[in-house]
Amino acid sequence: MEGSSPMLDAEAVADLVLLDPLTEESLVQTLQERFRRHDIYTYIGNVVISVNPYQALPLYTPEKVEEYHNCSFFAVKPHIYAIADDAYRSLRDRDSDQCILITGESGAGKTEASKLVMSYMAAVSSKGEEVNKVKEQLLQSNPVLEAFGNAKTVRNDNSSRFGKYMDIEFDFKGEPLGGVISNYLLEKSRIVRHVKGERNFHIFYQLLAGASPQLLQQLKLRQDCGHYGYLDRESSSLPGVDDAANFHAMQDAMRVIGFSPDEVTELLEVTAVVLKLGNIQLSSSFQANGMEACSITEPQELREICELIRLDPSMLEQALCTRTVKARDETVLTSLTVPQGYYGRDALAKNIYSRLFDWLVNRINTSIQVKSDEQRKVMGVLDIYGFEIFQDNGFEQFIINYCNEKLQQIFILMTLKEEQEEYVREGIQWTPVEFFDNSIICNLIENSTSGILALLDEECLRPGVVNEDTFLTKLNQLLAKHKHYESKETQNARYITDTSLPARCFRIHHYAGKVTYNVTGFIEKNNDLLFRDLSQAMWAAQHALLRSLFPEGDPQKASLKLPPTAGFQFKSSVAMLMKNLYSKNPNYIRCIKPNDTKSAMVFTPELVLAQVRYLGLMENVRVRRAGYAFRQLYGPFLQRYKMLNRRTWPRWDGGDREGTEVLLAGLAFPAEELAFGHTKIFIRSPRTLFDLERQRQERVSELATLIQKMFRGWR
Ligand code: AD9
Ligand code: MG
Repeated sequence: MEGSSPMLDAEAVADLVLLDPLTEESLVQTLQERFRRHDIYTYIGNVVISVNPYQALPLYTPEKVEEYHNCSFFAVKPHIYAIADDAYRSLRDRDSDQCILITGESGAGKTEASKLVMSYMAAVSSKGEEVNKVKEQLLQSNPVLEAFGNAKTVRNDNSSRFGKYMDIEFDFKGEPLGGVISNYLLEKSRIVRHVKGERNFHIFYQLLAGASPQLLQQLKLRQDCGHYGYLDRESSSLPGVDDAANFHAMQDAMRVIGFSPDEVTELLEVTAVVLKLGNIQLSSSFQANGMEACSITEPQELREICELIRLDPSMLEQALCTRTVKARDETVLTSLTVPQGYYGRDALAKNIYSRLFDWLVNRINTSIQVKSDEQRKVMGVLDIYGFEIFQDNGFEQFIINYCNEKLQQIFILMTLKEEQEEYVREGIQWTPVEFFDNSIICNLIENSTSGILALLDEECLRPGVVNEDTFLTKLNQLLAKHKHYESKETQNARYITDTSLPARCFRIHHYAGKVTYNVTGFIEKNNDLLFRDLSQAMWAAQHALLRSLFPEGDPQKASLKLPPTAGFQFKSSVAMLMKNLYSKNPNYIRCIKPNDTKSAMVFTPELVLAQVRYLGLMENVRVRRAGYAFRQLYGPFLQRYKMLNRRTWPRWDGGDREGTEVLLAGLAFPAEELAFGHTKIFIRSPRTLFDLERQRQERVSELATLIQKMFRGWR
């Protein structure tokens, strides 16, 4: 922490590095007290903690932008704008690429925070016609991606169902030139299923509510949500959300980004196809040979889909109801059972949509990518799902928590690196800090031979009977001795009786706590297979966009090689992300959800405590003050405290460093509490700083009384 005016108010310190005593309880209490005062932002050094206020606070006005623009980070109250400004200035003036990592659980305010960062940068960077166009395009990518990638969930009415990383690129003057967006793990299962009270992705409701009758007719859609199997009537509209208006805003955003009218039409056609696929009904019938077969009962929807994508309906019908099996040189057409048919239908809908989403991100990137090859500086903004511990945790939670484990690893490494570098720069002795190194957990998951992901892949690719039980048995055999792994079997082997760990589950001791994962669905989700007949049917369609989404459907290119598994793809993209982040200077925004009811002014301490743990905030504070909790340039430090020593007060004519030495020598702090760097004074514990500050306040009151007396004397 580097500061000018540490707050003495112990109940509500603005920087938790100064919290004394540091306990989970005092940390949560401080956040609560600050939240009550509408101080939703708090620091841990230069990490911002943001507690979702669930109400519009006057914190983001143009005056606020002005207040934080070019201010000294610690001279003003903690704010997201302060971190954005600090990062932006470091990028522009010190030529240092930055990244802003925003984490927190669903509904904690990550996406809002990322938009605040983006709009702040747009507001403070220079304005000109060309630059404004770039800024508009960057900002307008949000409503488009939110329409297709966000949905109402129990936790958040506008929940991002994908992870997002955006590099914003600037020129040497700090003007934005463009950007690149990467997306991670869209929750595609939502296409075919969502829990009661939630919705499918916003775009479907927006389209039905906002499209003109002509457009609906063109897309062969009915306006009624209840007509579509993948949607449901009950939650078709949301209080306070105008789907129709959002549809128009999304269309405007597409225009600004540079989508052509034809591209928009194609995009909406494919969206309509996904919706209509959910209405295809299958039933069983008996073939001539007496075998049960699957057939389509409502051919109208099938015909309309095929008209939209310009495909022979019999081809799609065949792909939905049968499967081509190659045995040696022979090709045999086997009929699917009805459940297999529905499985294929849903897999197709999910695949079309998730590939469409990837296409959308790429299409936006084509528009916003920097065209010139001039030197660039980069600001990365990461808005990604936080650690998840639910009642039932499956493959998705496993993947998400793996990502968070990696982010924690990079956080510790980078924070320590940064601290270390500062001490070296300042010529101060560095004593290594004890901290929990979570590489052992990352390794448990990602090790390329014995990690859980590798073992899962091995199981998915193994011929013969493969199921989740064989996978779990393998984990138990190979990981039995791992300190961070357990399951019923490994517990039994160690004579542990623990009823909280059911069968078919394994448990990982993550940095943020223990999570029990149920292996059901791991193989299927990792394989993510689409019957080849379906991808070939999609490729055969004369619809350019849809066709381009299924390159593997080209029979010429058909290879027996299986596509990479979902786990493998995720691991590779996380590795790329980490490499990217590691090359930049990190800035952190940690978001916290204060209550489960989306209410303003309600703060549930137990809920916040759980997040404080998942976010690793205690470790965060410990690492930050492992060496010296406080540091400040000699000039401002001397200015603030010089009144505490007659030798430096009222005037000191020497250098700032000497002045600070003289000042502190007179105050008799233990030597190990202080270190004198080349440009800064370092103070080890918050207590010493509080002591200094207390003495200063006493002195200020004394002086005030003295002045009052003098005044009275004059009168
Ligand atoms: V999720 O993991 O995508 O489900 P986020 O992104 O963390 O989640 P989001 O930013 O969408 O949460 O915030 C949830 C809601 O909280 C918003 O829709 C706002 O209604 C509310 N919110 C969040 N931040 C602020 C804020 N700074 N001021 C006022 C806020 N309201
Ligand atoms: Mg979000």
